[in-house]
Amino acid sequence: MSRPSRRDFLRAGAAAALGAAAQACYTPGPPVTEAPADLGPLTPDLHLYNWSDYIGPDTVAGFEREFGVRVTYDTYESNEELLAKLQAGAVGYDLVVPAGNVVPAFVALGLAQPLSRGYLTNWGNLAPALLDPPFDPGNGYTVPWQWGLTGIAYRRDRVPPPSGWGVFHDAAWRGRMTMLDDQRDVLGAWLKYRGLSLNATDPDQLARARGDAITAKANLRGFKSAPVKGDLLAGDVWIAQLWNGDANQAAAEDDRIAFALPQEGTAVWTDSLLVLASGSNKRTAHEFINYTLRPGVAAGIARATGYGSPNEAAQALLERPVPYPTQDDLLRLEYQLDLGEATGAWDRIWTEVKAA
Ligand code: N2P
Repeated sequence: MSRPSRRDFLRAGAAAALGAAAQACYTPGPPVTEAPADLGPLTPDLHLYNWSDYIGPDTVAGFEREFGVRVTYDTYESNEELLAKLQAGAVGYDLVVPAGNVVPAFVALGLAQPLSRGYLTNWGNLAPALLDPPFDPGNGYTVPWQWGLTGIAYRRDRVPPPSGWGVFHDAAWRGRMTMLDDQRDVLGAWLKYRGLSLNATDPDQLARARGDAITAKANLRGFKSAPVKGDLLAGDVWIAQLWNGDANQAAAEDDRIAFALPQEGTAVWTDSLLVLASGSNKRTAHEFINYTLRPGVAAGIARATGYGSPNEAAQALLERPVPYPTQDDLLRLEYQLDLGEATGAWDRIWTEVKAA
């Protein structure tokens, strides 16, 4: 019997990656397996699709000026929104920034273009700690963009520092709290609250997280991600589950906003640049990646976003670099991983929580 080819492996992985439900409505194209050494000439357009508030103010303009490229820039608020848009047939995007936990699905579905490393001459600026991640061994497809933590932003002038996820069950703050509009972060928080893994797939554990999330929902103003910064600044929301960089962005505008890491533990993640196999500007996408790997450009991104830079050379240029997690920190942190066949169950539970 012959060994299964890489292609068979990827096909088999697709089912595990997204679950049967997602497979039913998506026909994967043939996965690209080899990274071409030559991507042809620079094309004058680039379509970027990134999380909101996740780039420097001059990053795109600087690239456009220097390379004579016109960049179209769109934003999304969650991995699910990104994947759904691409699966619904959105075409024309060249470069996206998924979190690590969905990278295996991108690869399995044939959405990811292998990196032509020859163009990425600034690769050596990246911190070894952020390279060779479990979701993309050898970085065949992804370049780390920013890394971060999920925690709790709060108004120091209104509430005491929240100690853990249980604060969202406290009716004293009813109507003044939000959680992220993100299934992995919300259900993950309630799993941690019960001392469980935020990558749990056990139906009983998930049912418990569902119950805790619905209990919390009664106290919430809603599920809201990056846009909650405005509510915190306005004083309408006092306690918000939020990502550390977005909390830092709000705190930079008003130092009454602070950020706490829940005692029960929380999520750590790396979002990465990924070139789409369907894009028509692959060479330009690689040039953009290489440009963002310059220390000065990477520092500009980290300074504006408040997140951790994977660019070691940029760290030295930052006034307040987010330090890489220590071994001790890692004891309280857990990486969000691909959920395999449980992806469908998580989706269903999240839909139920949103509808409750
Ligand atoms: C951007 C936050 C993205 C981080 N505002 C979520 N992985």
